[in-house]
Amino acid sequence: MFIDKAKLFMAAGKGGDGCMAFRREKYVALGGPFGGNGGNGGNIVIVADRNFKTLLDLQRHPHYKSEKGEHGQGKNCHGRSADDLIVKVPLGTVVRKDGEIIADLVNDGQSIIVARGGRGGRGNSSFKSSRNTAPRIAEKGQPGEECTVDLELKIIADVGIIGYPNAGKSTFLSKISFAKPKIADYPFTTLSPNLGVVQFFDKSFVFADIPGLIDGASHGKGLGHDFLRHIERTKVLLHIVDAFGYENKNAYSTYVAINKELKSYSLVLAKKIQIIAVNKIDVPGTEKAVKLFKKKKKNVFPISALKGTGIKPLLAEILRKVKTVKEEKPKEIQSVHYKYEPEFVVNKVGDAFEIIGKKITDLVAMTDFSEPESFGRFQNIMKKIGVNKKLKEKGIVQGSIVRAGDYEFTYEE
Ligand SMILES: Nc1nc2c(ncn2[C@@H]2O[C@H](COP(=O)(O)OP(=O)(O)OP(=O)(O)O)[C@@H](O)[C@H]2O)c(=O)[nH]1
Ligand SMILES: [Mg+2]
Repeated sequence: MFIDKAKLFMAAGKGGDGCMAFRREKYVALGGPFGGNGGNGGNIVIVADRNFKTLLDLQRHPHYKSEKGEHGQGKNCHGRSADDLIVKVPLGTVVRKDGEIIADLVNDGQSIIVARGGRGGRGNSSFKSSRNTAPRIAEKGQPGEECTVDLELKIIADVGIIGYPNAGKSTFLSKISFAKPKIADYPFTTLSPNLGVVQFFDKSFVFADIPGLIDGASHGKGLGHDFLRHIERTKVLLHIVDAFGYENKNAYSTYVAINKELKSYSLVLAKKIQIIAVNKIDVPGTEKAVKLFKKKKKNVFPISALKGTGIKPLLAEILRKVKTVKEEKPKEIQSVHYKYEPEFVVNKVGDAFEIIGKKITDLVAMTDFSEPESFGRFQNIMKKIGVNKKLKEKGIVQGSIVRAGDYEFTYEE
């Protein structure tokens, strides 16, 4: 099965907790802080790998979770950071987060971090200062990022084969490559794209055979619509026309109709170089159709995909045209969309107040509220970044309930 879409749920590992410990050695009085930092949680990284062909496996296993960082320990031992979790996708995978494209992975090995692991919490050694030589403060690990990611595979081929159903597209592909697509004497035999590699002297080219297009394809009729986007990135199009036409259309009318569909689907497609082949000339009586076609359009290649007639000059022309099209540079979009977010927002909910924002929820998650000194630090940070001021503006009074992340406390002046 050919699967070209998947939605993945990512949960990156939390950072390890920082350690609170004190030096306890013989002959060393008043040992100082001795707690190491936690290790970082693992990132989740999506990597393009040319050995993968579809998104099927990913669609079946949509949940990914990277490891946590190890906790820090005494004697200033830092916790080990977790390894990144690698998720492999086929070349041509477009990665979206919140509907925005964040990467277009077209080269082998190209990657993007989609969910960042949490930072390891700092141990109490890190909080030592001239004013506080024995801090009882250690951060807990930062939570890892959680997100959903939408993947979409857009095949990367040099040549896209288009045409009405039953025109002989798959037959052509099977003739020029080792691909073994299903071929049959009825429309819509091909249900998903087939790729074939054509060796031409020292170069190889990839051809993509997509399901047949019909009138209204650009608006979802037939099967073709879903697959039109796969040929958006091809360099040229090979338009195979059945010499007998399709249903009540003659060969030339099918050519015109498909071009109309391409145009209403995307201008990019409509503007692509198209090489036209009129197929099935082994059948007696097709000369007339070819002649008629040639009156309207000079550059046409009469072929028989079945018998192999006329294929060499056609291939030579296609490959000559492919070489004239510049290689499209992959889009490296990685996080160019910088979203401005305020550090925090204070809302009044009934009589209570809630503080929202990643900075605050992280701070709450990383604070050990059972240690008065840690709690003191929490309060200082809230004051420093202006949370207290905002709470007062919103009308907070002594004893009001304040919620931040999972934490709830009563406000005291
Ligand atoms: N006589 C003759 N028959 C052909 C030729 N090329 C294809 N056919 C026949 O036409 C029918 C359709 O061929 P396919 O290759 O499956 O056509 P397709 O364009 O891939 O069709 P869809 O996948 O349905 O869109 C089959 O019965 C083929 O054997 C040809 O050059 N000559
Ligand atoms: Mg086919």
